[in-house]
Amino acid sequence: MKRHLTLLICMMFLCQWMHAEDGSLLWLRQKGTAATSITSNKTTQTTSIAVNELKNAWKGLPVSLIIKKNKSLCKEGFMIEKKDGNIIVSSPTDKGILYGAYHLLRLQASNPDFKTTLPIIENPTYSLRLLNHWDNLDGTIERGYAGQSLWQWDELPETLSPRYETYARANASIGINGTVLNNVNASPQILSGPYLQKVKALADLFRPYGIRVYLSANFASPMVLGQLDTADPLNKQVIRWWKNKVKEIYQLIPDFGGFLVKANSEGQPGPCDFGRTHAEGANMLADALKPYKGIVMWRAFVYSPNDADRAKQAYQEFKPLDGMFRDNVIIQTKNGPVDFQPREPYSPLFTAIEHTDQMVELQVTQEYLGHSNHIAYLAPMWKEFFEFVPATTLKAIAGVANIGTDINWCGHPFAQSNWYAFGRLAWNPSLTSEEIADEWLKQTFSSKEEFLSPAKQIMLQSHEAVVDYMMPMGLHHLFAWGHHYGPEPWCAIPGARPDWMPSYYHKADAQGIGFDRSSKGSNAVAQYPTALAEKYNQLDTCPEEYILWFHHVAWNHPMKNGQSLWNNLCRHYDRGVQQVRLFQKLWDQTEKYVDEERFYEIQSSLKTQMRDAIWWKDACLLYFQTFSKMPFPTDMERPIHRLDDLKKVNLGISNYECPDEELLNRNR
Ligand code: GCW
Repeated sequence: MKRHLTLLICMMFLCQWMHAEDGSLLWLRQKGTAATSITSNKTTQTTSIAVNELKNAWKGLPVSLIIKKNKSLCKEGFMIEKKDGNIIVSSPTDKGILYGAYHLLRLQASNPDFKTTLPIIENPTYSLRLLNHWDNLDGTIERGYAGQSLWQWDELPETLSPRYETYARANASIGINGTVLNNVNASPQILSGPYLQKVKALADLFRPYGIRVYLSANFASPMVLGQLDTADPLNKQVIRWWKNKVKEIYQLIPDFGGFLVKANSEGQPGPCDFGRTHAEGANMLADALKPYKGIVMWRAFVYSPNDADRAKQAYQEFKPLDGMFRDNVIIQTKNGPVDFQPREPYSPLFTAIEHTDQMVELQVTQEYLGHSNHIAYLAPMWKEFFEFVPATTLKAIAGVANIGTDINWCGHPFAQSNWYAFGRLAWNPSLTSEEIADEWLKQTFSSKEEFLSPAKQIMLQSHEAVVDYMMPMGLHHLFAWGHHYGPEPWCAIPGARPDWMPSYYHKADAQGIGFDRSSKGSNAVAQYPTALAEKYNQLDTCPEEYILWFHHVAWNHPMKNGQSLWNNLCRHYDRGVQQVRLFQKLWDQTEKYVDEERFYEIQSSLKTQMRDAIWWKDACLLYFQTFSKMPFPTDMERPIHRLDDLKKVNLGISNYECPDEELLNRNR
């Protein structure tokens, strides 16, 4: 009897714990009230999911889901209308129906007046909307800040974690239709027979949600898995090996999406190892995939430690190859020319490549934006990119995922908003950052204006705040060695690659600071279309947010506001710090409207963000002051650290004195 009682109490605790607001429900939190009629004119696995989702969460009029042709809809598009007291969701495909159902639920949560806006027609802007997981087969995630990999490789294919289904639902609800399961630093093993069985299990599970599976391929796979002595893309045996491998994949996964390849970049193998070009490498894989309608996403993230400005190298390597790629190859380029820095100008490849399909790679995981400790809502940053690169330039869009085994999926509760925003912008890049924040907040927390107003203010100002306290005015790559979290603008490791050292990027000296990429310097400006090139080339016309990206500017140079560059730099860092102080106050205003768990979690992470912001400001300004020799503006918050102490904070590898090349490269 006593044992039963203890069991009962334990179960009650467990239930309570299970209902705690741990963020695991993401934005999929709505619950329906009555048993409204939900019908569909055809039944497939996908329409059944749509029906169930509506049965569980819809509170309004009866809904009919109708698959039918409609000239104004593309395959994945849908229409929502009101007819005779019913809501009709129609689409040419069951996938479109599923997207329509999720959209209806989104409208229910975020726009009480949506019925007055019907009919609504939605077509996705990009046909391929992919997540890229940088997940390794050992369960770790490169640049992952939310626990281990979701994919339980050792349990697959037999055991399917219930999280896979929630993952698929979440993606489908925001229109993501593809996922690259493994890291671009790819283990060849992913293409081995046993792993393909595991991949198949995931593909089968994701299929009804409209999600195709893709894999990152290691270019040397024929050597590692096939024991060939070369991976030369023009070698007959190599070609045959890939053809057979692709055939094997499609026998298991008939709708397999294709390969993502990081080649000849940061030590990864590639066609250049065999004297071939990126085009020759990509085309060989493309030919193998072509009969099955598979694609190759070939990354343009290439740079080597040579004399050329790193920001110029992708263009230099890929521009001459434009037009030489097969039509099922897409060049995948990061938004900026260097590497996911807090703010970069767009990569000039996007406007230079004219005869090859292109896609952008955005980074959802906050590698350079405070990991999962800082609030940095990234829609405003991605919108900046879309201002320069119109939707029509791109065939597809990819986001490096921020998802892991953490109970709340993304580490920080607000980091979920970046997964959400990525999906929404991939569907429709003309949505505003505010619209997306509004939708996400209402679905994830509360629709109360008293909550929304401060929470939205934090989100919308958060990216600029991070830029301000980390790297304002076009500064970039001032990160500590090893993990890209804290500041180390002074970092100088003997023997390490110069283009991995902060001084390569900030170039601070007695005269000034910044990388001269004007026509007098590396001339990276010339890679942009003429009007932009001219604008960026002149100190007085270059936008101030990029000024130190394109120019080496004298410390006492008068800026637009009449104050010196040094004073402006100080003010940006200070403003970033003051913004986080404001975010703390704004968040405290939401206490009444948020559950305890998430309220305190966010309050506490804002303390970390606050401390980090001060650390960044003090480290960068105290260090740069050793060059500028200028005082801080009198009304600015004073440093609380000593530079010498900050220099002792060892965030990186332990063997600072005697690094060997291999270790240095591995730990970066
Ligand atoms: O941003 C850098 C990261 C590497 C990453 C690389 C890439 C997957 O620091 O961790 O490797 O870019 O995008 O290939």
